[in-house]
Amino acid sequence: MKHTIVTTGQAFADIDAVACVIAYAELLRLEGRTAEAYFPGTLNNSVTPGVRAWGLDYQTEPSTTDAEFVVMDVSDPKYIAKAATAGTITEVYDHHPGFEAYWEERIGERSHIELIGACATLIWEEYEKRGKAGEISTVSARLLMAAILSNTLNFGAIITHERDRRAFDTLWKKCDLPDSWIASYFAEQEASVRGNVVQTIQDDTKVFELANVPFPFTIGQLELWDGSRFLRRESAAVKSALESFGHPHWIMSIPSLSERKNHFYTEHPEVKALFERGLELKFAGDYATSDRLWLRKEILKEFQNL
Ligand SMILES: [Mn+2]
Repeated sequence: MKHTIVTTGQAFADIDAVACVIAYAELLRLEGRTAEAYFPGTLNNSVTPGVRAWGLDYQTEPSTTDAEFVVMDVSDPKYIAKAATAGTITEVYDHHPGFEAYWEERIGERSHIELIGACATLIWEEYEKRGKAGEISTVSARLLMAAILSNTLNFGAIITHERDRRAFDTLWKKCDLPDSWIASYFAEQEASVRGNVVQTIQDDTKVFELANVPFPFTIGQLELWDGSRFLRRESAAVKSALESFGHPHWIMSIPSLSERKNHFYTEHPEVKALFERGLELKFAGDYATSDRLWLRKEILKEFQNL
């Protein structure tokens, strides 16, 4: 059987991607295969110094070209690691909408795209289905647990599924961490943002081209525990980070976990109109606040139905 390289997006990996890639490579090895975790881009702000200190096992270059690829937490071919799209992709696990039919057509039942809170939930369910739940390492259990926490915005996101909760509860028992770890994880993310606003935003920004929207638009996303004052304080940094992607149509979205709402900032009238229509927001000047939490993938899903 061929060596397997488990990977994700080209540009960056968040905690969900990092967890899925590392834990799935481990699952394949538990099954007697050879597999490695490969990240071509940076690990973003959600992979905090505390998480890195657990000791993450991965490559930044593929160790061989004679391999097949498994892709995690991304299914838009435009964003997938270039080494994978240039080679053979045999499996995809993701929870973003838009490319379900594309992968179904190419790899059939080896495409696992389900719109739940975290891709990490899908990977934990694979451990259970494949009889390896008792053999997962503490590091992989912790990574999957942290990914579920982060991608569901501490279970505040509407996209959260009962399956995410169940996976989190099961994994938490294997993590050997104090209850205070959860608050300290989010606090650690905010501290690292303060030191490096532009780079942190660039590491979690995507440009979208939708069939029913007449312009490409850039959405930056930064999850904060308390995001109420961030945009007004950092508007200049936010603007320069998003303009660096080269499109005039940009918007910054801040899911504010403790408030359970999002804060938005854009200067472009067409983007304001798009978001007012799509999410029923009301802009006051360049700023708007929603009455619920919105993840970027939920926003896109909403826009597809416009
Ligand atoms: Mn994810």
